[in-house]
Amino acid sequence: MTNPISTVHDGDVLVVVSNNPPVNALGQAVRAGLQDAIAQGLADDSVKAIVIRCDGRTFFAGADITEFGKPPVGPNLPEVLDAIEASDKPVVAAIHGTALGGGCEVALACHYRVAVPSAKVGLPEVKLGLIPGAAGTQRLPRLVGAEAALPMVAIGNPISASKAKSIGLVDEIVGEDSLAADAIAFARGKVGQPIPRTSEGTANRDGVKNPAIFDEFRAKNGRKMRGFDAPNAAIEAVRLAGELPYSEGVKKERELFTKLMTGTQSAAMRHYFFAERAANKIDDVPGDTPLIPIAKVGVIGAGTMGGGIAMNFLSAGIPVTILEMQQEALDRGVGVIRKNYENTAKRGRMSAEQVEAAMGNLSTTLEYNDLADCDLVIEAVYENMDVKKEVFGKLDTVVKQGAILASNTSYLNVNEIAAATSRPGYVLGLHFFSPANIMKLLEIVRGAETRHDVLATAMKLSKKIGKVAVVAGVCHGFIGNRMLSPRQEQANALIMEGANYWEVDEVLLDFGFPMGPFQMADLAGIDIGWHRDPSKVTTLREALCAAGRFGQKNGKGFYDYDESRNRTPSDEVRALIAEFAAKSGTPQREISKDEIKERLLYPMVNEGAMILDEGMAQRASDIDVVWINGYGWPLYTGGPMFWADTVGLANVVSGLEKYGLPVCEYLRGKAERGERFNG
Ligand code: 3H9
Repeated sequence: MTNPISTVHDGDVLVVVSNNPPVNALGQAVRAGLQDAIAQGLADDSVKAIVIRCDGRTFFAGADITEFGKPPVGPNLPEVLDAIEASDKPVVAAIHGTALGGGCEVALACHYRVAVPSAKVGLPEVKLGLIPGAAGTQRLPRLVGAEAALPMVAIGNPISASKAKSIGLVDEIVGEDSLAADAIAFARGKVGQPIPRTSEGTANRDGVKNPAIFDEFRAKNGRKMRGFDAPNAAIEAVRLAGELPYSEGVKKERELFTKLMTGTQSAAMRHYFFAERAANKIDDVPGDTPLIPIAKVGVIGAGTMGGGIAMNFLSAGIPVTILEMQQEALDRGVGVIRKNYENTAKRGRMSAEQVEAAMGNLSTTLEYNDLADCDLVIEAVYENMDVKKEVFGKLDTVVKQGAILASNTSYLNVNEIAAATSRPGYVLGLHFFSPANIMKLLEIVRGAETRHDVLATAMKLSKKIGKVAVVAGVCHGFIGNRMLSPRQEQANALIMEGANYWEVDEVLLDFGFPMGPFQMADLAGIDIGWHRDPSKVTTLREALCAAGRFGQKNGKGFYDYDESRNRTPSDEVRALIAEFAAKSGTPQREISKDEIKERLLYPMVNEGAMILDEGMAQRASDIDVVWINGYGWPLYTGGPMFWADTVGLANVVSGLEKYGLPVCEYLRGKAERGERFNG
């Protein structure tokens, strides 16, 4: 293998260049090359200063994650960085792209950092269930202070070059197109000056003077960090950076890092990292498939869903025309979109100009003909096959040939919808999740005849609008809703058998979901799809509606809600459930939390196995991506299929059998062979 690190002399400056596509990850060869290059610079008397920079799209984007979990091969990153910092010749990091994780730690070990305006710097290890492991938690607070370091280490979002400059992480912003030359000039200017070493910095004293910052940070970010191990370890490491001498702090960091690295949370989150990227790939659609240009989008329906869908494109600068049947519905929809944008602006996440730019790209119509020149039309009307067919039939007659026609159906057969047109190859499902402008997940539903370029275009477009997309086949409920249904069935059965509905919710909350099935029903509205006849009561849902318990919207559903939406279990609902249970003759018993958990989650795994067996998902990890992004499955367990692997498929099978629940042959076979879903 060729050495990814090369050196070139520019007068008295040695420039060390990494070329390790795609993201200059700090794999073994890079680490060894860096170590040698620094040694070369130190041994050469003609060299007075050193610049470290990267070729390609980015500065080092971190340790090579593919090496994690494998036996380590030296030199390790901390020792390479110690050698850089120990240099008695100034070393300058020249940053472009994203200096992340180990890459940011390289920069921290250098004596100076210069960056182009578009660069980003960050320590995202926490998103992989880790903390920085090459002294990042100890060097960063010593350079920028504990308060500025905390969000970087414990939340992990990268910061801009200008923000990095303002907190002292970057010394100078240089020309976007002259990084190499500017960094060399900067380095030359530092020759002969005392060398600042980050490990000797004193900015970390702020946390000692005001230890309350740690608790305040925890209190402010508690919800984001709930259930995750790494953020607490990150906060602890930053706190210790103020209390311990550097060498001891580094030892402590290593201890915390190693514990996390060998734990299941990090394994799950690393699985997710690669799962999200794998989901982008459509097995039989080549990566270089020509794309259909999407310059204008049509959306049918200005309701909650249609409006949310439109916002995705408007926010990405793509013009949208929304079609409705009535002017009032259009006006209401446009009003909601504007309000949403204005609220975002109020929270400081958008400027007034950006709001106007997005709204300026929005047009409305009552006429199908106005959609004729759209490159993509997404239908978000009532979930009814006949209505959808009618809409697609109309679209087929007016929208130009070569345009993509998409349905936002959550359950319906996309092939049947496609058959209502003369161009089924251009039809697919684009299943957005509510609220569609916020939720990350997009299920791309592939019809029997959907063309490769249509799929490839939808996948590319999903990235442009900030979605995480997964391809699903045509089946009832696709991947996500199909797996939700056995969970809901069990939730309903459990409360009839004697489990309290709030306990069922609690079990899922404890597992890490943001809410349980009954809280979800209250949020969505219990009266959705209700026939509105209070005298006709055959199900619990109908009984709740008949009792005027519609959910959060009117302050009572399964739970009673106060003005601040705090919930308490309701005696009325408990009595209704008991009545239904008695009528059906279901024997009542105590049900353990373990049983609740297993009966809710194991059937989902079984359904996931069937989805895989039928080829409705391309790979098990795609199912994990769907559930993490669309339904709040806790990231730190890796998604349902990865979680099942950690439970052991044989245990899942025996659990299902214990409760008399179905086990599909695919799952049984895998369990018998001792296999896993993921690798
Ligand atoms: C760390 O540094 C620990 C240290 O503190 C301690 C050490 C002791 N390794 O995302 P993309 C692959 S932890 C290996 O599609 P983008 C990726 O899988 C690390 N591979 O591009 C993909 O492969 P493929 C801390 C990596 O332009 C390809 O590169 N760092 C790594 O949308 C392109 O990636 C991070 O967590 C890696 N580190 O985004 C940063 N990174 O083409 C992780 C990427 O086969 N990386 N790949 O699917 C990122 O956030 C994004 O990749 C980045 C580029 C923003 C850099």
